[in-house]
Amino acid sequence: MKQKDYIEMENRLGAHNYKPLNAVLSKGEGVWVWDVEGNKYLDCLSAYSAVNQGHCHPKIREAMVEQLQKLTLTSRAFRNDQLAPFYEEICELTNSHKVLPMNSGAEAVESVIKTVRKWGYEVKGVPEDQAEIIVCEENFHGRTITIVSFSTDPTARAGFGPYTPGFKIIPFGDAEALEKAITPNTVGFMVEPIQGEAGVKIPTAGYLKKCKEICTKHEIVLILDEIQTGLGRTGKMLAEEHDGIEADLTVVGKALAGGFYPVSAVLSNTEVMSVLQPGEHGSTFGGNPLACAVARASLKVLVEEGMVENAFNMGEYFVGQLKQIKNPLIKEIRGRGLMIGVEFNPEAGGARQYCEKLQEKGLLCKETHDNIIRFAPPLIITKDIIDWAVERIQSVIGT
Ligand code: IF1
Repeated sequence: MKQKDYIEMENRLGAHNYKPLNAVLSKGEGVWVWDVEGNKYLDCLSAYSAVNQGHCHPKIREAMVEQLQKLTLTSRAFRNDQLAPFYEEICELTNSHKVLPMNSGAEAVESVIKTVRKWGYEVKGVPEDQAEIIVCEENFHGRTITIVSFSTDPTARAGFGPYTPGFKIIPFGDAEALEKAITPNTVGFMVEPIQGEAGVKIPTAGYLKKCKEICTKHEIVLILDEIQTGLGRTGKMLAEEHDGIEADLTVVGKALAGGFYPVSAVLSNTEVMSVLQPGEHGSTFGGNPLACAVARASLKVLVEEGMVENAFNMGEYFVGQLKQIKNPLIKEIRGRGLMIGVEFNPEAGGARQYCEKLQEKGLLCKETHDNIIRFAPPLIITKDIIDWAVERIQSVIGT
């Protein structure tokens, strides 16, 4: 079948909840992917940072194949021999005390909301059903009813009511607004260290530190959604390290399984997690041996192959090279590690056209919020490949 046949069939049979670029991919290796007609592309999205380790990383694949020949799923009614080592390794790497394994990012976010609410009632003494969680404008935390209830993006939210109450929305990057929004019923503040979907929005240095101080002062749980920023993407294992803080609860997902499998986890540094008792929360697949084996290998290669440091160094280099590109329509180029955004003025007429042209030149990337192109290649990218990419980006967006 040709690409156009796949696309026609997909459009005919599938829900139209996406408008992807028209590259029908059938193979991936490292930073490269190939479509069914043999065209090769540099992946500058990394499945929204789920393939930080590069496509089909051989060591993760090996660990997955080895595990799937032994045991894949037991449910949590029984124990499995991959869970405890996974806990130990992820705690060690992220300096956490307790882990709650789930599958998708949204599920882990939901788990955090449940846990923090329960903590609020049982430990903080908030009256029943009054718990409030503060979140930020332009957040992206997933797609469930509760999560879209506190989205400020009409596309993600409108038409899906009735919505879950109990959330308060404040501007992102504004610690003062956080302090003002707190009431005796506030149990948590949830924020992305860098807002991804909002267009790679980086708060001013010290913002998270300030938030942490405020949360500690008012006995509020600081929750960082590091599903996208975590596991090396920003040049640190967790983005919180840029501010030298530790969140009370951290949510990770995506790259936790290198793109092989959906694995997410809530990491806890406080006793908050201890409010969960047997039967109160769970998942058929969360913490299954295959997921744990894949996650263990995914974390191991991140560290062993220096991907976090590489993201830091290559991110600086990539942003530096992009900044050489001259075009008055470019409003700003920003990034931390390999989470990079190029924002255009509205007069440019949208970023999608550039993504389509970049595709023709062999680069796959995705616009976000009309005017921003996000560049987030796998963390194994090299200087030579960045040079190759920048040449092509220059030819499309330079003047
Ligand atoms: C889609 C965005 C990225 C996330 C953060 C939780 C989740 C995500 C910070 C939920 C997921 C994805 C989902 C994907 C698009 C994508 C995305 F553009 F929408 F915002 F990455 F930038 N917290 N982000 O970024 O995790 O349940 O999907 O595993 O198509 O919805 P999930």
